Amino acid sequence: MAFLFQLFFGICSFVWMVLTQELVPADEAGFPSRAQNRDFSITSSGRRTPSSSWQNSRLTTRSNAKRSLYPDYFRVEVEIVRLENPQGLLVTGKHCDFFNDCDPRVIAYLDISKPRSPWPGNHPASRWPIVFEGTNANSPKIGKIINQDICGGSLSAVNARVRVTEADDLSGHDDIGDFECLFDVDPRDIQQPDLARWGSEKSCEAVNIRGTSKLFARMRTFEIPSTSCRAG
Ligand SMILES: [Ca+2]
Ligand SMILES: [Ca+2]
Repeated sequence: MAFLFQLFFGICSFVWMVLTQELVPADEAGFPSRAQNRDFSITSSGRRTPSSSWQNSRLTTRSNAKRSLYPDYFRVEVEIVRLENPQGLLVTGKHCDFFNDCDPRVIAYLDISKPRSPWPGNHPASRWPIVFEGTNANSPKIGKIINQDICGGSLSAVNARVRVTEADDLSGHDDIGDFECLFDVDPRDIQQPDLARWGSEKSCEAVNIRGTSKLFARMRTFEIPSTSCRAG
């Protein structure tokens, strides 16, 4: 009798196991549900692939290091940090706006081809992109970065050429200041991207000496993989 009871109990547990295995739900995308799917969410947080492929290409660069002592592929970034124009004046000495503060518009381009040539260099300012627009701000924090890639070769200096105008549809765009932010580039200072620190902030040179406003910028250079280098 006891044997029959044990047999019956055994069959029941077997049937129960089969049923519960079959009935584990699959989610809508067809993935196995929860228990098995947990592995997916763990791997998705480990986004280390770009950095390891970066290291591989870096190693390749290094293995050709006899050809060149310093990185051939690097990015130059200049941050246009801030404008200082506490009295809200144009280069003419007049106020930007009669009733309130200036509305500065900043256009800029990073000259790496002829950084030491006279203002405005080879590219007319009319083609420079707008990098910042402020409203009623005489001395705005700008914090905009312009950059260029060097894809094989070297560089001794860069010049962030910057024009700040009063954005005013009625009177045209009056000049607040034209600036040249010239930085020497030392190949020994080209950093690895994860360590790329900014150099110290400097006051750019005003092209029009009558102006009273000041512009501040800083620069950094760091190595990039040849595959992500964008020349031009
Ligand atoms: Ca204004
Ligand atoms: Ca205005």
